Amino acid sequence: MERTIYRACPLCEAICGLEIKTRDREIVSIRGDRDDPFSRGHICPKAVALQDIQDDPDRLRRPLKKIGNGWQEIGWDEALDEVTERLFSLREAHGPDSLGIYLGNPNVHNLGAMTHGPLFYKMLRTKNRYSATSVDQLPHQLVSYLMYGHQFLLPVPDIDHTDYMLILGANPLVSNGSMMTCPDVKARLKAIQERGGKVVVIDPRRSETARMADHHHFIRPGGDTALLLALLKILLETVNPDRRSHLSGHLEKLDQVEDMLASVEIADCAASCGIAVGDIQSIADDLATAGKAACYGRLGVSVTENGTLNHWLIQMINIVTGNLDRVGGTLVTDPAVDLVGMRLMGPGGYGRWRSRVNNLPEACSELPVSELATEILTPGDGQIRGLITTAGNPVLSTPNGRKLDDALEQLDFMVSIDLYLNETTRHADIILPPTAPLEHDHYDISFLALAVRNVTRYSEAVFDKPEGTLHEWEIFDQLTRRMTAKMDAPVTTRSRAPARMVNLSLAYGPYGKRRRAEAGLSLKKLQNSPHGIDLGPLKPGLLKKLRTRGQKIDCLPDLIREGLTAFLKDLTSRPKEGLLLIGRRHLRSNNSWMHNYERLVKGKERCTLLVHPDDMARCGLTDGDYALLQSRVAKQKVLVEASEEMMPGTVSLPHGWGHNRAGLRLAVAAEHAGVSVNDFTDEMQRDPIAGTSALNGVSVRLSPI
Ligand SMILES: Nc1nc2c(c(=O)[nH]1)N[C@H]1C(S)=C(S)[C@@H](COP(=O)(O)OP(=O)(O)OC[C@H]3O[C@@H](n4cnc5c(=O)[nH]c(N)nc54)[C@H](O)[C@@H]3O)O[C@H]1N2
Ligand SMILES: Nc1nc2c(c(=O)[nH]1)N[C@H]1C(S)=C(S)[C@@H](COP(=O)(O)OP(=O)(O)OC[C@H]3O[C@@H](n4cnc5c(=O)[nH]c(N)nc54)[C@H](O)[C@@H]3O)O[C@H]1N2
Ligand code: SF4
Ligand SMILES: [Mo]
Repeated sequence: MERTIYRACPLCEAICGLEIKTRDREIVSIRGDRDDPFSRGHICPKAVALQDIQDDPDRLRRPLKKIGNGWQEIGWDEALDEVTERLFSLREAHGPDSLGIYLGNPNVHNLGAMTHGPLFYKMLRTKNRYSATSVDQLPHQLVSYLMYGHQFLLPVPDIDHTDYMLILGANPLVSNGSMMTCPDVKARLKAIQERGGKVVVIDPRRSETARMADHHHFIRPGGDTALLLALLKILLETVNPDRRSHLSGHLEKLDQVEDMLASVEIADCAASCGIAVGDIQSIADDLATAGKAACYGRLGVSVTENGTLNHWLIQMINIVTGNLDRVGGTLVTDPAVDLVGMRLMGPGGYGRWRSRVNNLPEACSELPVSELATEILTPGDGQIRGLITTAGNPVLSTPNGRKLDDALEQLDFMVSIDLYLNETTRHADIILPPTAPLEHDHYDISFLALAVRNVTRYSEAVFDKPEGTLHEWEIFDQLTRRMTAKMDAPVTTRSRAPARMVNLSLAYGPYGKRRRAEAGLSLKKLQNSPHGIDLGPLKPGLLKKLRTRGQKIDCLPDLIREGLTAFLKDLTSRPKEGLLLIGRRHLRSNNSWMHNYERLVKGKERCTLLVHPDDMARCGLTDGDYALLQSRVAKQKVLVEASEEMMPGTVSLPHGWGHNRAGLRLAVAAEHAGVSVNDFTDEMQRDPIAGTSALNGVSVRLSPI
């Protein structure tokens, strides 16, 4: 039977609409859905690889159990019983904190993991919760919690209406946008230029986005804090407070920010970040005079030693210029499934508990994942002995991956809920594989709440669930039930399918049928609108949503004051010398897990260290050489590629590679192994506030072999 199904691509935050044609259980074609009002037909090469995920002979379809040095397929009941029994007995013998949890990125791209995972984790009551968040967007969430009272009150750039966009440490042309759901981002950036506006990029590499920008400024990795500080200082002095009159009744401690910045010299900031005073001045002028401007930063300013200060500064710049909560500035969405308004997610928090070994504070319910290996390896009460990983590959995605690789071998028990036998899951005792992306339905609870327009869309499964498989939500539901029975706990299981939970949230949400809202949303309505429904442009509304006491915006939370004080003390000390390592993404990669599809890995070797020709000459290297790259934690051979794109003194290696370990079931990826940049990144280098890893700006040495 031939069918055409419209649905969202679950692979990245852009959530593009797809048109998928099938014949029986075969995919005939995957194209962009031109009738999707939001993505307008845009897709990238990864979407077509959904077919490869579906058909991949390496993808796991049955639970696997480790037997000696090999693996055996076992039945679901046996697997789920054994997982429950092993976790339960570890917990009984050594307490709740003896179990660790690591959640990877695809969790947020999987509805069933979002609706049913948390119930299971919660009942384990362990403080050892780790996720990709602390190698990613944790500073955004922490800053929103501190300033706006909720970790998910996250303003996004109103890209379709702004006249000036300052982009720091993001490469949306390749990443397709992050913490800003923005399909077809290139066209949207071009439109800014076509209406006479400007796009300015700050990046140590002349990235794909930098190339299309009106201006690109190189910056020494980690220099953004000094740059943003200088911008804020100039803007505080030059912007007429009338510009922010819509915020003024809500702003608390703005005068204290001014006081703290009084002694800051622009020249010191310029020296620290490597951008000339004149250039800083002209960016500030543009921000001040553009009627509508948005300052936006992503990984290059998140996963650095001052990620939290950076994101606070970005919020402050948007506030001082009057662009926060203004059309064309930055706005929060009015999502149809309203996580904040309906209290479906907690507001966040800080320091409510601490890590055992190094006494690090929890931030938004996370402990820094850079501590995971240490918590497994250090004996004592509360040592992690059992680990659950879901949709994550921390051996490749977190700093000092080799240390974690070794640590996972020490565990008494590990279970992984994952589609593949990869660098991380090879350490598991049992792997539970859920259905593939096209075999289950989907609703983007997270990303529709970060979209640059208010939109909503429900995606039907393309294929029925194959016999003998379980959806992610069913796995969690089964684990929760079994554990509840063992723990003699009250039954809190929610066996409702995820779609029914979405239906309730939609119906009672701001556009809901039950609220008699004009849009009258319900699951049924969405099922009848397979291209999605446009709910209009973003509108000001943050002020009404603030969750702080007295609905104030805290311009100088205590944590920030302390962090800033420490930073200012060091401002005039000399910046790090020598080569600094940063990361890189590629349109045909998706973190660590999509290298097993020929169409995405074919062609020239991509896992290369980009080095400026001057640095190349200084190190005695030529293009195409293998060289030794050394950091505090590793020394390994890498392939070097000369590139004028790099700022001298900075080198770049993409993350997610390193499929050269034994025991993987990834035939194609193993032939394109590359090296893991996170073998070089340092678990001790992190943001002292949020605990996020500093994956960018790692000191390295490069020498001929
Ligand atoms: N040096 C450096 N390191 C980085 C980054 C960087 O820029 N530089 N980026 C960081 C960022 S932003 C992120 S988000 C992290 C990502 O870090 P992780 O989330 O730890 O790693 P991923 O590569 O996304 O691994 C995803 C895993 O989920 C599995 N999977 C895919 N789909 C599903 C599904 O539907 N269900 C289940 N159960 N499993 C699934 C895959 O097989 C794979 O094992 O990496 C971080 N690491
Ligand atoms: N194709 C593809 N798309 C993806 C992903 C992928 O792996 N592949 N991953 C997805 C995920 S999980 C995420 S979180 C997003 C990330 O989305 P982005 O943050 O937009 O993606 P990156 O490519 O990591 O961009 C970071 C940029 O910061 C620069 N940079 C590094 N250090 C510094 C610094 O100190 N200062 C400044 N100013 N810049 C710096 C880098 O050169 C790079 O251009 O992408 C998502 N989309
Ligand atoms: S940009 Fe992201 S959402 Fe769009 S097709 Fe590519 S991977 Fe899928
Ligand atoms: Mo990410």
